Order: sequence, then C-alpha cells, then structure tokens
Amino acid sequence: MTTHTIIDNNDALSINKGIRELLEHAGFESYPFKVSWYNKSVEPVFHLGYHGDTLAFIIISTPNMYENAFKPFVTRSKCLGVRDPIDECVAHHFDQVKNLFSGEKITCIHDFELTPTRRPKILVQTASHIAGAAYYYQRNDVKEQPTRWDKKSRIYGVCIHPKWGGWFGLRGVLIFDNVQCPELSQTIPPDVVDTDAKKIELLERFNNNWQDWTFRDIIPPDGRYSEEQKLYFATAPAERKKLLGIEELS
Ligand code: B12
Repeated sequence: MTTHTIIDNNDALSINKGIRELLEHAGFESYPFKVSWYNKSVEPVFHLGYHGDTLAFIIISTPNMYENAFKPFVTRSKCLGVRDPIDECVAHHFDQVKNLFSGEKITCIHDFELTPTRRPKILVQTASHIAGAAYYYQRNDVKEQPTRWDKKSRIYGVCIHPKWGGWFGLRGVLIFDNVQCPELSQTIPPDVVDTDAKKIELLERFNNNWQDWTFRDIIPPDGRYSEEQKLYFATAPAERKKLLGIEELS
C-alpha cells in the first residue's frame, strides 16, 4: 500500500524554498500548487490523476536561464542527445530536484509532453495562474470584446509575469506523488495587464504578431532575453544546433 505524508503549509513552503535555492542561480523559479486547484480549472480530459491535495510545483525559466544554465550545459555535455537541447537542459535541472528529494517519488511533466491521443499532458498556463506564478490572460478576461473579434475564432491566451512580463518560459510541473498538503494557501497572481484596452492589445500581439516579441513588453519587464537568446529562439529548431556549434547525430 502506498503511504502518503500529510504536510502543513510551512513544510510546503520550505520544500519550495529548497527547489528555489537549488535552481534560482540557473534562472528558474518554482511556485507550489495543489492538484485540485488545477483540476477544478480544466476540463476532465486534462485532469491530473492524483488526490486533490497532492503537492505540485510549476517551474518557469527566466531570461537568465539561457546564459546561466543553458550555455554552460551545452558546453559541458555537448548535448548530443536526441532531444531538443533546451528540453535536455530543463530535464537535467528537474533531475537535480529529484536528487535533492531522493526519498520522494517525483513525477516531472514537461510542457512539450503529449498523451497518446496527442493532447498536452499539462496545461502549463493554467498551472501558472492557479499557482500564482503569472496571470493567464484569456479572451474571457476582456469584458467588452471588440467587434472585430469573431465569436467563433479562437484567440490563444497568454501568461504575463509581474516581474518578467512575457520574457519567460513555462517549463513544466513537478508532482510530489505521495505528499499532500490540504492547507496549502493559494496566491492569486497579480492582474498586471489591468485594463480591457491593454488586455486586447496583449492578446492581439500574441496571436497576430508574436514573432516581433512585443507581446512580451506589454508591461515594463525587469529583464529581457539577450540578443543571442532571441536569435536562438527565432531560429528554426533544426538549425539551432548549428548555431550552438554542436553537430547533429546522424
Ligand atoms: C499547442 C500549443 C501551441 C499551438 C496552439 C496554441 C494553443 N494555445 O492552443 C500553436 C502551434 C499555434 C502555438 C503557438 C505559439 N505558442 Co504555444 N503552446 C502550445 C502548448 C504545447 C499547448 C497549448 C494547448 O494545446 N492548450 C490546450 C487548450 C485547450 O488550453 P486552453 O486554451 O488554455 O484551455 C484551458 C483553459 O482555458 C482552462 N480554463 C478554463 N477556464 C479557466 C479559468 C481560469 C482562471 C484558468 C486559469 C484556466 C481556465 O481550461 C481549458 C482546458 O479545459 C503550450 C504548452 C503547454 N503544455 O501548455 C504552448 C504555449 C502555450 N505556447 C507558447 C508560445 C510562446 C507560443 C508562440 C509564441 C510560439 C513560441 N513557442 O514562441 C506561438 C504564439 C501563438 C500564435 N500566435 O500562434 C507558450 C506561452 C507562454 C505564455 N507566456 O503564456 C506556451 C505555454 C509554451 C511554454 N512552454 O511556455 N502553441
């Protein structure tokens, strides 16, 4: 029989502190949440199959991740795996969390993982919102929608972080399978894009002009991606290894 540990809010915050201390220098941040908060927000097909009080963390990468973690990682490991180098680097850092809490069963779900029916295993934007990391702006957040927004057309939502604006990545979640925290206190993310006009501008930039990076500057950020990082992400994935000076495995 699997036994569950019940912890209190302070214990959960100290686990979060442990993860932050481990990953902060590398350009990652973590925010705790309960599975029930996530499951309450998404349709049943996206539910995570855990007890509602199960403790989980959303991990985001800040603009520093590229220089502080990714470049040293590529130099060290030459990153010759079959995966995308950024994904490999993130997985390496998730493994460090697993090592830090080696007595716990931790399930990592990356942003790019799909179910056999090709649905994302985790909706990182919803996880970000309910964990208080970065507000998830969706069409329904706009009270008076412009008439040019066709009722039937899909408008993709976007998260904005109070400190980094849109200059961050939502990398995945870490679930502590056997740890439950019934009393975890929820933080509501600040609504930093606080008028309908700004929300409309944000959603239009994200949907129509995401390549020009301007949706990321919808609020003044504390830091942006370096020119080198922008070039890396603007380059097609197949060409990126060349940019890093890494040979493809043939
Ligand atoms: C598939 C995908 C795409 C597809 C489709 C986009 C889409 N949103 O469906 C395509 C290829 C078009 C795409 C493009 C881009 N994408 Co994309 N994409 C994804 C991916 C992998 C899954 C999104 C998805 O399928 N969602 C499913 C739908 C159904 O989810 P949903 O609309 O949020 O609906 C749920 C919520 O509404 C929730 N819900 C309901 N009510 C409420 C109420 C509240 C309060 C809350 C919180 C939730 C909630 O319930 C619904 C589900 O039941 C995510 C990563 C991930 N794993 O989440 C990245 C992701 C959304 N993409 C991202 C980005 C940056 C982009 C691009 C700019 C390209 C890029 N990578 O640089 C472009 C921009 C969009 C465009 N103009 O084309 C980022 C967004 C970051 C952010 N700040 O929000 C993500 C999160 C990747 C990441 N790891 O950071 N993408």
